[in-house]
Amino acid sequence: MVEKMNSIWFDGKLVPWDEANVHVLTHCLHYGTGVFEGIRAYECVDGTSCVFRLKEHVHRLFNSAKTMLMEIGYSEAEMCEAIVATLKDNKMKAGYIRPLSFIGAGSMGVHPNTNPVHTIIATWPWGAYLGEDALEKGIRVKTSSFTRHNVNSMMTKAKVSGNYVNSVLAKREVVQDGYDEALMLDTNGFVSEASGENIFIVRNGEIKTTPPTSILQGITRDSLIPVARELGFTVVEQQFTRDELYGADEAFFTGTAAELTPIREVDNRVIGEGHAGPVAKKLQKEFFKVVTGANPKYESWLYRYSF
Ligand code: PPE
Repeated sequence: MVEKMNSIWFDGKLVPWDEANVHVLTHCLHYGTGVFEGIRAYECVDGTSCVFRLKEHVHRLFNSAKTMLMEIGYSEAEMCEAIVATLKDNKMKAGYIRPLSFIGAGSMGVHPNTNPVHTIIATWPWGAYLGEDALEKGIRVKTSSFTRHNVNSMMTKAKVSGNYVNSVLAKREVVQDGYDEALMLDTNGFVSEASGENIFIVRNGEIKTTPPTSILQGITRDSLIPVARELGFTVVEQQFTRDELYGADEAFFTGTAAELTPIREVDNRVIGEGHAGPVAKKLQKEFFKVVTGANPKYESWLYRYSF
């Protein structure tokens, strides 16, 4: 359950949490016509707070809206300010942020040209996305029978609400079978991503991640690549197969909610030693330094705020 907070930003105003409601004929409810983001705020080592890569997340939201031919009636800078205002109104020094722009009520059918576009920003505390032990011990993954979107069926670089039905199908399938997360393959059978994370593998000291084709181009992914290179690792963006994953020394997922979650098992094959490997651990440690302002090199990625 999402923990109830004080307010939600709704079309330019902070409204009480329980009053942030929509009509049942909201277009997005019927057809999935919304675009959203998942962003995290962290408490920094110096006592201030920061939103990690806020401008990049807001920019992706606007690109998602562009793909969907939706007009968000605010500027990117206004959205950044609104996000910080929402965090402050909810006294959040850290937490998860969910902006959503969606097509509202008006006409029905798949040509919602005159319907209004609404925007909300909600924020709530969200701990370890894949369970308490996940960050430490790693998770058990199963390849889903559901294929990730073909690049010409859904616009996978756009974070569109309707895209996520595919993720829900995959996640439910594998959780019912007792696994923690669903791995999805692309339409050619190569590894794509998980229901809500990007994937990396490590083989012989080289780090590999899928190229940004059928995946959501994760901001955590895009942040970890230069951080890993700075630490001296070789990182390549290259397609790989599930048997390459089975034989990897290490594997891990990245995402705003999941942060850096090691994978200990895929399709009942133990990965590496069966727990978080040394590369994943090193990158995870560095990641948490970066997001909490403990590495000044990445200060430009932090949107600071304080109370
Ligand atoms: N792929 C998918 C499909 C995805 O949903 C996410 C984020 C990522 C990759 C990683 O992207 P990024 O957060 O920019 O590094 N998933 C979000 C939603 C999870 C949810 O259950 O809701 C998230 O992590 O916020």
